This record gives sequence, C-alpha cells and structure tokens, in this order.
Amino acid sequence: MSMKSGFVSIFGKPSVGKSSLMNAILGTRLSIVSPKQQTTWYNILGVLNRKDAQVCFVDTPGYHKVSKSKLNKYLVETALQSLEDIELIYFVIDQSAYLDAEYEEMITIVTKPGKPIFLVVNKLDLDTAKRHDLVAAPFVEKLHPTAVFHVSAATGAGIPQLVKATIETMPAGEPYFDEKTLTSHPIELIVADTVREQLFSRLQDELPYSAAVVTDDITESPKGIRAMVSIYVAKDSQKGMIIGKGGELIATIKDVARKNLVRFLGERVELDVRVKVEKNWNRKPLTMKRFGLSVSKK
Ligand SMILES: Nc1nc2c(ncn2[C@@H]2O[C@H](COP(=O)(O)OP(=O)(O)OP(=O)(O)O)[C@@H](O)[C@H]2O)c(=O)[nH]1
Ligand SMILES: [Mg+2]
Repeated sequence: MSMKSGFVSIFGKPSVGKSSLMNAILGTRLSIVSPKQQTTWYNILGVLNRKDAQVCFVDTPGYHKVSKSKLNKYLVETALQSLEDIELIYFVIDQSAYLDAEYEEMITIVTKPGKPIFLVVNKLDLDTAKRHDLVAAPFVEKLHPTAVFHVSAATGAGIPQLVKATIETMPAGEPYFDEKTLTSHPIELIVADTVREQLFSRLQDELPYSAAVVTDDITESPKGIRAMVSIYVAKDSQKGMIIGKGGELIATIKDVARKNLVRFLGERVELDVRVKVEKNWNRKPLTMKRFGLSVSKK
C-alpha cells in the first residue's frame, strides 16, 4: 500500500478554535484550550497516524496584532513560522468572522506560497441562524480555497470529511515519525502548558499574559511522573492574585492541572507548583528566551 504523509498548518485569528480542532482530529486533549485569546503560545505538533497516511498538524498561536508587546510579537512570528515547509494550510474562522483589514493581511500572507488552502469554518454548533455559508462567502471570494469545510470541534460535526480530504491532499511519502508518535512537544512543555491552561481559565484581564510557566524538574519512573513547576509573574502584586485567599486558588490550579495530566498521560502524577516573581520578564528578551518564548532563527 502506498503511504501519504505531510504537514498541515492550522492558522487563524485567536479563539476561532484551532487547538480545539486539532484535539478533535486527534481525539485527545494535546493542545490547551480556553475562552481567552492567545492561549496557545507554541507551534504544537500533533500527529495523526492512519494505516495509509501520516498527517502532521501544527497548531499555532492566534494571529492578531493586538498589542506591540514582546509576547504578542513572538506569538505572531511563531504563527508565521508554521507556514514554512508544509503541504496544506487550514485557514480557520468561526461563525462570528467578517472580512476586516487584518483578515485581508492574513489572506495575502497565506496565499503567497501558492499552497493548497482549506477554509475551515468552525463552531457550526453555534450557527442557529444557519448563516455559515454567508459567513464563509467573502472569505471564499478572496482566499480561493481548494475546499471549504463547515465543522464543529465541539460536537465533531464535519471532522471526518475534513480529515478524509486532508489525507487525499497529502503527497505520497514515507511517515516522518514513528507510528506511535503523537507529538514532538516535550513532556516538560506539556506539563507547564497544562498548568498555564488553568491560569487562562481562572484569571482575568492581563494576568494570564503576565505569567510564564516553566517545568524546572521532572522525573519519570514506573510509579508515574513527578514534576516541579514554577509560575513566573512580572510584578510583586500579581503573586498574591495567583495564590489567592488562603492559597485557595493555587491549590485549585494545581489540583485540576494534575487531574488533567493524569487523564492525558494515563499515569500517576505528582505535581508541585510554586509562584515566583521575575520582574518584567515579559519585557526582557533574554528572560523570555529562557522561558522558551523566542523564535528560533534557522
Ligand atoms: N461552541 C463551540 N465552541 C468552540 C468550538 N471550538 C472551540 N470552541 C471554544 O472556543 C474557545 C477558544 O478555543 P481554542 O481552541 O482555545 O481557540 P484557539 O483558536 O486555539 O485560540 P488561541 O490559541 O488563543 O489562538 C474555547 O472556549 C473553546 O471551547 C466549537 O466548535 N463550538
Ligand atoms: Mg490555541
């Protein structure tokens, strides 16, 4: 049987459901999800293994030039980097999308390399007014996608059709990874991100964007994993806000993150979480680099 293989970039504005979509395709919660914009901070590889194909998806940070902060600049650069060396682009929008100037800019960027593009219109379950074709129309006109898919990452509607067409679009080729591989994302980052997901779900305003999460130490044994995690905040005043009254909030963050890790990894997890202050880390390129938030130059 001839194999097909290739890479797909999942590109779009924040909160359209890119990470949810990758998780729905893979059938696992690899990439973190929250209602807040720019939850995803890295390009996360998720590998779909089928008998006759291997599709390597890259979930990306939301493309949105909201602020001139160093973190935002890094996120946009990271998303753009995902468009290199791939076979197919998913241009993901949701039911609230309308073609604004930023979308025009994104369309110019993705159409430039001349690669196949699927327009993926997500959150179909929210489309009670049956407007999804109307929402898609201006994008179809400008983007000239190879195909259009209306899906719901939440219910799974349309996902099998999307996956089938994606496999058909992949070129003939050998797998890039061992067939057991789900991701190349290191366990340290998965642990840190699972904690960060709780910060995004439970903290308000700018706070989640001022907290970098780093796994300092991890040990794996037949008994399970033990991980030491630090949450670095940018100001003294933010520390107490994460710890919460009587340490309640940090205890919940730790507890829920630990349970999510157990579910994802399928093994016992011991988790230690400390909150530390690293003054203005988000304004210091070298500290950001130490926290894994810099674009590697090839
Ligand atoms: N109703 C509904 N909600 C969805 C669907 N897909 C995603 N969501 C929700 O939309 C929000 C954003 O989802 P994410 O998957 O984190 O979005 P994203 O595009 O990865 O966002 P960033 O990483 O911030 O760029 C979350 O609250 C999800 O639960 C869907 O198909 N239907
Ligand atoms: Mg995401």
